[in-house]
Amino acid sequence: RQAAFRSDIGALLEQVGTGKESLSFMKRRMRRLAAQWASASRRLDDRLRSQWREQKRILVHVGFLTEESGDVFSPKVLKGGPLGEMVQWADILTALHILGHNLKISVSLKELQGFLGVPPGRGSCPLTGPLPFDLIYTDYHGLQQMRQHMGLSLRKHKCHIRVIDTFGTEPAYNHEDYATLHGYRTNWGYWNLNCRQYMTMFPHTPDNSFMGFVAEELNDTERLSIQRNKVDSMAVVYGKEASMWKGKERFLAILHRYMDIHGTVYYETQRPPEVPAFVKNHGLLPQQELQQLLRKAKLFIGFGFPYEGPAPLEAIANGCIFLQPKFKPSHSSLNHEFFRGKPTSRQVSSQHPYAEQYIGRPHVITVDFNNSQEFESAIRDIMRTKVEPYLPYEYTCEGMLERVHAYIQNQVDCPPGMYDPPSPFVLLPNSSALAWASNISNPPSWPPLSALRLLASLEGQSCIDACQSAGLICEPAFYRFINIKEAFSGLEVQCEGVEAEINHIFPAFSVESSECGLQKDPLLFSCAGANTKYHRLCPCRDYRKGQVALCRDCL
Ligand code: U2F
Repeated sequence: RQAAFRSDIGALLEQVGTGKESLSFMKRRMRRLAAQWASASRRLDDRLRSQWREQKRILVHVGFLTEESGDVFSPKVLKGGPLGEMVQWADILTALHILGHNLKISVSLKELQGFLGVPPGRGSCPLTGPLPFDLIYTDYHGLQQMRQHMGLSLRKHKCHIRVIDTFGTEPAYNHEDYATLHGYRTNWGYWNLNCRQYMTMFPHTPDNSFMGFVAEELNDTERLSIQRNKVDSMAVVYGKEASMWKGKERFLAILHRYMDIHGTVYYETQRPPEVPAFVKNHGLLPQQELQQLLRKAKLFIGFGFPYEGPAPLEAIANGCIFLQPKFKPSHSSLNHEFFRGKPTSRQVSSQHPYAEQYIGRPHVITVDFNNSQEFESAIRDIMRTKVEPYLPYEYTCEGMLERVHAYIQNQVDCPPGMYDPPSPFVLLPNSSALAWASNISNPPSWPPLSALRLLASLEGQSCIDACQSAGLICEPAFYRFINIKEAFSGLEVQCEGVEAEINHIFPAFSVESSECGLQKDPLLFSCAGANTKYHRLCPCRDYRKGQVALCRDCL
């Protein structure tokens, strides 16, 4: 069946259910952004007119909201707890609904069992019939629950699963045996999925798929009124929980010399002691009112936590400049409690690396807060600088719909050999942009092979960085095409011998030992890995400006 774009979210709102503060928050968000989604739906529909879009049967099981996982988030919705995840799930549900798919939503184990046709109360009972869904979106909690209740059949159906995973999962952590043997075993990883099945909140490692969320878009009248009403001396502090303000008195005092400071910190009866008296604290605001506050403010300032949340994008979209601390050294699962146990070694270089790297000046200023001079001069600069509201296309409704559409139609759910070694390929020699006979890839590659550019990384450099420094992005789907000995000769690398190994750095070569290595286990193809002794072979591709998930010919 052809999927037809929807522009009304009434039916979705009915499906979402009631009884939890988190669900009410999500529904309020859906209603608030409904018009924005509807007009994006019409625009994308116009653009994709000629394309056949298959209607998929999709189950969305939001594991972290189930009672069985403890549901620690729902009771904190009105108390300054994390909302980023709910923002994202609300937007995922809306995007899938608007794209016209056949959606079922579950926020409890009972609903999950009902939808999957697993008899309740029988523990680990394998699903006997076919899976009644083409795709299942869930999170790590939900995955755990499916393992418990689907038993062995999970293995058979796992290629239909997509895991919403805020911070991302790198291949070395995802591969159960490898993780266990090489010290990458964490609480969350080791599911042996194809890493593109993990979908992140920001474009972290390209080993995962970037799912994202949306922020508010402005019409011309709103832009004009923002321009008129901006108050150059008004700052809003990023942090809805008092603990995020702890130990920041010094920065607040400096900032206060220049600007009026506003906060949206949750409190019960009294001002939290962490929030100085000179701060105008509005208490936790409904999203809509926070947007209004951001429209007036010139500066949105973060003090280091929360990491990588949605709020800075909302602030920048409403014409604020985001000032944030640079982390030196970077924070990661190796040195910071918050990231400990998360299945990634990603180096977090500031409070919001996406804002730093993908947006940057004049909208985002990242400085060492411990250098008072630098900090102060950043504040002075901000007060003088005029900026326009800005939202990267990938965080608009149309951008998110375009991306999710592309994944659903092109990331083949269960291609033959998804978890198996690749078949042999033909390589035309002496070409740095490798070219292949077009009929070698079955099923056809997505992204299309025409986008592939083969590079060698510098010694010790990851493929993420190698591709990035060439203005490209690492594309894990292409590893299977470059994991061949001809790729070394294509790059004019002299190899003494070529061995295949189980090592997430491979394919790679060492100049010193003239040793070249191919990857033996496709599950370990990794954009993220780096090793000081090796140059890596990197499959890069181009990307669209403002939509890094998609190459030029990807749609
Ligand atoms: C991150 O989650 P957070 O919820 O802490 O992220 P924020 O950027 O603070 O904001 C999430 C939403 O909260 C809204 C705001 C954002 O969309 O509009 N909000 C609000 O409605 N009223 C207010 O007064 C202030 C904000 C991150 F997303 C997660 O991945 C992390 O796990 C979490 C860690 O704590 O931080």
